[in-house]
Amino acid sequence: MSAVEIIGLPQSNFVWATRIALAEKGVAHESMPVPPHSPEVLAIHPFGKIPILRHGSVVIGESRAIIDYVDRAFDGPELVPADPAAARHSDSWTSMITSTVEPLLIRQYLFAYFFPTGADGGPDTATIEALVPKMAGILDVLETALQNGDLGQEPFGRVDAYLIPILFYANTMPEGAALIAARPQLSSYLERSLARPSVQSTMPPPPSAEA
Ligand SMILES: N[C@@H](CCC(=O)N[C@@H](CS)C(=O)NCC(=O)O)C(=O)O
Repeated sequence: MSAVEIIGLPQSNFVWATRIALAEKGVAHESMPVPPHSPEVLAIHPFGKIPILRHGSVVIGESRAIIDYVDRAFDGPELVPADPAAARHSDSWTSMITSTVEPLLIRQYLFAYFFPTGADGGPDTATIEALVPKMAGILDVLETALQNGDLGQEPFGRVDAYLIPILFYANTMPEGAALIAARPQLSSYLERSLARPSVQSTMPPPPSAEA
């Protein structure tokens, strides 16, 4: 079997999602910590985004295309259910997480800490305070979905591979940690998911400003 490589800084939540997916399938891979917009990435992804997967002659950009390739190309537990109705449910949640949850919790909230714009060179507290009610609303939706069994069921799959890195990072900052701690379903889902071998074995080094 050809070696599998994931190209991209492992701190990126999107890179991490693909690495969790590979680990859940039981597929060993090499992590190549390459930043976005590097020549190696631009040669494959026209917008210079990470992650990239290389597997023999197969080269893929975009995390969802990578995860779905991994799911189809390798044996192991299904990351997306074969049943069409269940697959649609997984597709909807994948889309909501990548288009709504991720931009708020990572691009806006986490990045307010990583790329501070406050007057004193620190995080802009007004921006962060304004984000908190929006984050609470999104986390309420996730809490209800976990309560209803719409999320968080076994088998752990693509939706979880995307969501766990996002929640992990939100939980590293004070407002995110408090909001998650106040929601028992979310706290328990995060705690049990973080204990999974697929998540532990792909845990990234501390965030870097390049991610
Ligand atoms: N839709 C892309 C998003 C990936 C993404 O935004 N990656 C970030 C790192 S977390 C990146 O490459 N950022 C550089 C940029 O947006 O130009 C995917 O799912 O792979």
